[in-house]
Amino acid sequence: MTSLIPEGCPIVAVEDDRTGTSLETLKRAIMDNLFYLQARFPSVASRNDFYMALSYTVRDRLLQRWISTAETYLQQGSRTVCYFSAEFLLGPHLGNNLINLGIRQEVEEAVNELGLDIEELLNQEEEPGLGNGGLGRLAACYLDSMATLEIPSFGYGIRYEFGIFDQEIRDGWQVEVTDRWLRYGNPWEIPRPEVRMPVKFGGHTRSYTDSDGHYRVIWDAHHVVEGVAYDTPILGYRVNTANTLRLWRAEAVESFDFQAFNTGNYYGAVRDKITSENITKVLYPNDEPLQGKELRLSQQYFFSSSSLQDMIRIYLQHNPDLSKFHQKFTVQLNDTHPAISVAELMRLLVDDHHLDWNTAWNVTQHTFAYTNHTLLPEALEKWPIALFQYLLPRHLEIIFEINQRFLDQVRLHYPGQSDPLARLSIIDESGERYVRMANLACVGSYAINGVAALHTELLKATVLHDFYQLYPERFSNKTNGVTPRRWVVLSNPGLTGLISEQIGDGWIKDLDQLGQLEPLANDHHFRACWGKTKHDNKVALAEHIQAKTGIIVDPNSLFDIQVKRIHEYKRQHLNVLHIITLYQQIKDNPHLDITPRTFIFGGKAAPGYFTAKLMIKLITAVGDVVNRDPDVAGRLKVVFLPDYNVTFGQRVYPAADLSEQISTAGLEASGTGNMKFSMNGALTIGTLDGANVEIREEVGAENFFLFGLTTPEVQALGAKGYQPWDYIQSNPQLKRVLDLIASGHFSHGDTNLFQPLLSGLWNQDKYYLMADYQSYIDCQQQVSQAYQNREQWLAMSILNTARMGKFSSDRSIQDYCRDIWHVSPVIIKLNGGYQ
Ligand code: GL9
Repeated sequence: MTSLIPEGCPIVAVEDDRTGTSLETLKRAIMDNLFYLQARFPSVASRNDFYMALSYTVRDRLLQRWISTAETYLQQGSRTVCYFSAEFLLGPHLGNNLINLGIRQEVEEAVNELGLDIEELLNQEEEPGLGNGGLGRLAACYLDSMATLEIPSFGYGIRYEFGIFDQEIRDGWQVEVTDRWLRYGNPWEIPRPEVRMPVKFGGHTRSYTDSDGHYRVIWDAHHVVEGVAYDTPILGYRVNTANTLRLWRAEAVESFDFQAFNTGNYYGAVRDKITSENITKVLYPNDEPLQGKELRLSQQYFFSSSSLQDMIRIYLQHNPDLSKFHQKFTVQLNDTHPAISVAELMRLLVDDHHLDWNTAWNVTQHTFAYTNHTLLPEALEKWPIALFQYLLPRHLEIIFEINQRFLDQVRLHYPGQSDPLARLSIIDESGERYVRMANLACVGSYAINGVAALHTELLKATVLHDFYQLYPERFSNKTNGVTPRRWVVLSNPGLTGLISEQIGDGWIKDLDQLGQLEPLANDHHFRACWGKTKHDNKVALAEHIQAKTGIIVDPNSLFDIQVKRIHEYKRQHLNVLHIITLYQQIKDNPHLDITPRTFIFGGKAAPGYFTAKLMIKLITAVGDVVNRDPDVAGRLKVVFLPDYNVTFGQRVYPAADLSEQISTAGLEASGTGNMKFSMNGALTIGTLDGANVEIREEVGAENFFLFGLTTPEVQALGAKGYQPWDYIQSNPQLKRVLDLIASGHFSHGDTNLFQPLLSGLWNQDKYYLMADYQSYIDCQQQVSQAYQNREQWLAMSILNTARMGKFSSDRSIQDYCRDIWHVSPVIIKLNGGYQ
């Protein structure tokens, strides 16, 4: 029985306002929250007041599960996964929590009876954009699956005050606007001001020998910042498990430096406070490549240290012996962003808790597992030694010590050879000296994984080859997955209803059951229903497009969609070359019979990435010309939808006919948008890259539009000396397309505007667009033909959805649990209390 209830206090057995889900109770609870939490009467309440009141009503219904979950884990001392990630791109909570609680229907009715509209209230939520793209969204899908699979787990990360910037398009260019997601309050988080961890920065170390003869190090920091916990409950689907996402906010230890204050230096006194709190102010908006920014390293260390200290605190409540810490906790490092944790756990164990080095190293090595998310060499994080020395002097010493011991082992493995040593070393000594975070992560982890089969093979063959030679047993593949709760049930209620009518709703927790749809691909009536659902979703997206951009698009045209970060390796500009090719064909022959298409793009460019921003300008510029040209007569439309985010993703995936997954083979680690599209019945045009390879394996080659060079072909071409102009000179159509851009046709006669992009393609073409152009155009021609055969297209679409079971994040998490974490589900019973 719960310890929450004071002795002698009667247990309330009737439905109460904080747990009940009957219509009357829900209505009363919403009005009660409006009054007592928002301090509003209905007559003066804004839509946001009602959103808050409803959210608190839903939150109350989570809390009971959350508290029972925490209590059960505590009582059972469950082995727990801690997912360390600098990014959690959660998306809006309200809709998802309604689905997972199973009260969407009831709440909708209650809201209606109060004279409100549920969609309007759902749209009120500012999504927490605490991530850049795929990596952050993956972390959010994994939290959902861990809760749904009843796995004891914590997410640990950073509570950025400003998440990923909002994107506006002005004159066709991206403009970044501050994301003020906390402006109206965040009803989903519970601040824990009493859970605070001191995090030190800078200063010096000194050593001494204690009375027992132990060598000890003391770190006299330059300053200390406090990490304060903010918790968000993460509820699983139709289970009682509600795990915790704990995000840290930086606070100054003391608001004022009293000495400075007393001497009249008021601004100086406040300055330190501001500096401390800057650490969690803003998410770095870069995708893969990173520059060596001090604040970024501070963020990484800040959340790693706060989280590890918190785990040690929790551990010590029940177990004084830290030498078995790794039996209670395992930590998954989401990329190298939290890799400093390896050195920090050593510091905490050795310096603060006085474990001997070998015991501490044994704990550390058995605690961490590392996921790599990218092969782009420029993305491998490394920090200048000088910066490390300045910010984290003790960690640098620890890293040197780890490295020395590690290299001693390597020497035994490669007697007399210096090359492997130089490559494996945690310290890059080839020029200016750097700490290589991937090397630190590999040395300090018991498991290392890539995120798709091809990616893991390439990791073993290239970036992590030397580590693979040394520790082959640490490597495994864990193909990414996405949660069907958010990406099908929440975002595509029409399709969800249609599927569940046929095969029941077991697929939502066991996505392989979608296989039961396969025979229905031949069923004429079912195909028609499938087609209608897709059409309805396209109509809804068309309305949204018109509202946001003023562009009118035809829901009967083929919706050809590419949404993801804007990046040269993802090749949005290859897509544009196809659009211009079609445009030119129409201009040559205005009566050409072509499949009408709507090209939809969405995605943000890193603010400092000029070429990516120019790619956005190219898309909008081509759209401006194509959309208005009377010869085109509405057969082609090009839309760039500003501010692509999770909320917009939820509208887009259900409405797609064609999913563009066209990165240069060997460069996209996995991709996860590719999975969301297919689950919602879009067909893919793609290269053999990342998880596309496995998607094609699952759905069948005949249900996938494949084009382009394979990874070995790209490598071979690069090795023999790739000459893009060979492809251009021998392909008049391609040359005309490039020339049309160069002529200023899409830039009001300005022949300079797109020159940087064009000269890149002519001279270097790092991402092999020219080599893949013709194959892409031919493949798109097949797509257009296939779309004309509606029955066949619908069958292919159904088979795509039916065969996507593998790409549920539930499968990914089960793989991690079985092969890496060795954790098992813990069933949560709702205990007594206020139920
Ligand atoms: C990424 C890879 O580029 C994607 O291919 C992969 O699907 C995801 C998740 O594993 O990780 N790595 C990475 O740095 N990003 C990814 O999307 N970038 C962003 O998140 C912006």
